[in-house]
Order: sequence, then structure tokens, then C-alpha cells
Amino acid sequence: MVPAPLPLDDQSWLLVLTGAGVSAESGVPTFRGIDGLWRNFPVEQVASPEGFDADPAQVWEFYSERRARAQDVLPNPGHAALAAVEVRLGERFLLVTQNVDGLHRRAGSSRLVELHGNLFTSRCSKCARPPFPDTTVYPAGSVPSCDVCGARLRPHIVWFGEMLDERSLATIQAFLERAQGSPLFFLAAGTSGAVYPAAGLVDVARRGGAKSWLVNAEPADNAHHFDTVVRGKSGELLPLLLGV
Ligand code: BV8
Ligand code: ZN
Repeated sequence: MVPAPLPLDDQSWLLVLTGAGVSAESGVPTFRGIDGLWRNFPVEQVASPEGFDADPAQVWEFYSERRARAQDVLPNPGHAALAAVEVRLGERFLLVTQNVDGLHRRAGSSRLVELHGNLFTSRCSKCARPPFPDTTVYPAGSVPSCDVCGARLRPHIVWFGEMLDERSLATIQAFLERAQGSPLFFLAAGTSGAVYPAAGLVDVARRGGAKSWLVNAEPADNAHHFDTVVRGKSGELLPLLLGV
């Protein structure tokens, strides 16, 4: 069944949250699906500070493998639809992504918050050197070191047990404050709703008066928090729901 588009008009504000499912049709494996990334590497070992301290080479192997894969893939119509609706809504639009694959930016999205960091950015695990672009696929077993202080480099990614960047949360808060008094829509796509605080964003938006939609291939952990749930592929559904 073809879903009705979101009733967006020239007063509407739209906050979108995406997860790994939005990149699945580009060929990027999701985390918890059958081809899940975590299958080979238990999440605590490869996406946590403890795991990095215990075996930095294994963590760099995990992220280098994802860098190699993500370089070969292309944005899909779901990414393109989100970039198009940003052009239409301008400052009344904000895209928050849990994805670190960089595909939203490659599709043209710029009003974008990368909540969990970015695969193609590294930083020093020790000194205050700012995070820097890094597309290097490091050879298995190697751990790159900072050329300023010599400490280990790490991916600029938010690991489990780590706080999100304050600026990300402030950007979302400021957007919701500016939207007050106008019709607000919240759309989540391709996310299992398992990871917080991202999975709690729907509740924050609803407290701001939002009508909420979820687009997902399977039931999500927090599906009951949404007014409307549309089952299916985001690459097919987002262009329809966003009318682009
Ligand atoms: C924090 C970087 C404060 C890594 C990631 C108990 C209760 C509540 C919270 C916690 C708790 N215990 C611990 C916590 C906190 C923890 C958390 O939420 N844990 C969960 C697992 C219970 N959160 C944190 O640690 C966060 N920090 O809370 O700080 C704090 C500090 C100290 C102690 C406590 C709290 C930090 C979380 C960030 C972790 N980093 N990513 C990396 O990417 O390498 S999370 C990781 O999972 C990815 O970012 C990923 O995006 C994210 C969420 O997964 P999804 O994107 O949803 O992907 P998933 O595969 O799960 O689902 C895809 C969905 O798409 C599926 O449903 C599938 O059906 C669907 N799909 C597939 N194909 C399609 C599709 N849909 C549409 N179309 C398709 N074609
Ligand atoms: Zn350093």
C-alpha cells in the first residue's frame, strides 16, 4: 500500500532521525540485522573505550574494514529524498543521523548532525589536537599514532558508554526551540530504536508537540512511541512520504 505523504506545508518543521537501515540499500551492512556488523565483532570489543584499550588493533581492523566498504558505496534514493526535502524546507529541517558512513553528506545533506561521529575522521586518544579527516584503511594489526604526541589515534566515533558531543545535543535543542508554535513533524527511518539517547529523540520531539512517523523494514524496539509506523524499505518509502 502506498503511504500518504507527510502533510508538510510552508509552516511545517521536520526533524528526521536515521539509522543503519537507511544505508542498507546502498550495501552498507546494518548492526543488528542478519548481515549485522556486530556478527563478527561483539559490540563491547569494537565499539567501546574498554575494547579499544584492550585491543586497539582489533578495533582499527573493524573500522578500517568499514572505511574500505563505505568508500565503494553510493547514496540511495532514501538519502536523496532527505537532501531534497532539506532544500524545500531550509531552516525548518534538521537531519540527525546515527550513521557514521558519510552517505547523507555525499547525497547533499548539510543541515546534518552526525550523532555518533564519522567513520572518515580520526582523533588523538590523548592530546587536544582537533579531530581530522582520515580515509586511511590501516593494514590489519597496525595502530596509527599521533604525529603530535605519539599516542594512539582513534576513530572520531561515539562508542558505547561515551557521552554524545554536547554541540550535537545543543543543535537539536535549538532546532526544537525555534520550531515551537509551528506544526512539528518527527520522522525516524531505518533504526531499530535500540540505542539511547538517539532512540529517545521521538519522545523529546513529541513533548515538543510533534506528530511522529517511523519507517522501518522490521518492528523497532520503540515503535510504540510513534503515531504512524510504515513498514518497508526507506529507499522506496522516503521519496513517497516526503513527496520528492
Ligand atoms: C550514552 C558508533 C551516557 C559505533 C554507536 C540501558 C538502557 C538505556 C541505555 C543504556 C543502557 N545501557 C547502556 C546504555 C547506554 C548505551 C545504549 O543505548 N546501549 C543500548 C545497546 C542499550 N548508549 C550509549 O552508551 C551512548 N552514550 O548513553 O552516554 C552514558 C555514559 C555512560 C554510561 C551510560 C550512559 C552512546 C551510544 C552510541 C554508540 N555508538 N555507533 C559504530 O557505529 O561503529 S551505536 C550503533 O548503533 C550505530 O551508530 C547504529 O547506528 C546504532 C543504532 O543502530 P541502528 O542504526 O538502529 O541500526 P540497527 O542495525 O540496530 O537497525 C537497523 C534497522 O533498520 C533495523 O530495525 C532493520 O529492520 C531496519 N532496516 C534494514 N534495512 C532497511 C531497514 N529499514 C528501512 N529500509 C531498509 N532498507
Ligand atoms: Zn596526540
